[in-house]
Amino acid sequence: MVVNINQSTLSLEQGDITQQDTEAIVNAANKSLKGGGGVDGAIHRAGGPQILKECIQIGGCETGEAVITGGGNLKAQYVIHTVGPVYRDGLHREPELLENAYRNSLNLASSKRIKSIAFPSISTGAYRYPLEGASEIALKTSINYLKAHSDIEMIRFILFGQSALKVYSDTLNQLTQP
Ligand code: AR6
Repeated sequence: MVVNINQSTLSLEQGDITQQDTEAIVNAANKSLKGGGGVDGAIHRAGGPQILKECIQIGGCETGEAVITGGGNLKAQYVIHTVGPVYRDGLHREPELLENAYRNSLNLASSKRIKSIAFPSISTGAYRYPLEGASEIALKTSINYLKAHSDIEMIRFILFGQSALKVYSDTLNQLTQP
């Protein structure tokens, strides 16, 4: 599914974030930046040891913040590492922190003159954020960013599996209905 926002596109696809040819891909990392499972493990496996080396030099990342490294052996030139919130009950600033993770990743991309970026569904795996609520925050934050900034030309959401793609597609339909 693809929608146009001003001169930019926002698309939803099923796939593997490590295979994307956008200038940057986003990693759903943890605060240590030392790697882990899920998207994080897949990116470090596919990208090789250089990414971890740069992460260790950076030293860590707070929840909702974002940092950038090179892409190592990936097609993407950069990896933006962000840390989503661990979901507890929704009453511990989880929505705000998830929004920050997306917005700070996009701000960092803009500051590096990156024009295309691929996101996974941050916090919805090991960090257990419910997919419906997370998709609304992810897509609202991206749409608002593209409305306000013309420098980013493409945001792609790479969803892992048919059911995640369906949830994101339903949310995007709701958000973009006239
Ligand atoms: N491409 C796209 N999406 C994927 C891929 C992939 N290759 N692999 C998994 N997903 P998660 P989190 C989906 O757990 O919840 C790590 O250990 C997955 O189905 O990767 O933010 C970190 O080190 C889910 O929908 O990230 C942290 O400790 C989504 O990506 C912690 O997990 C995010 O799942 C972060 O947890």
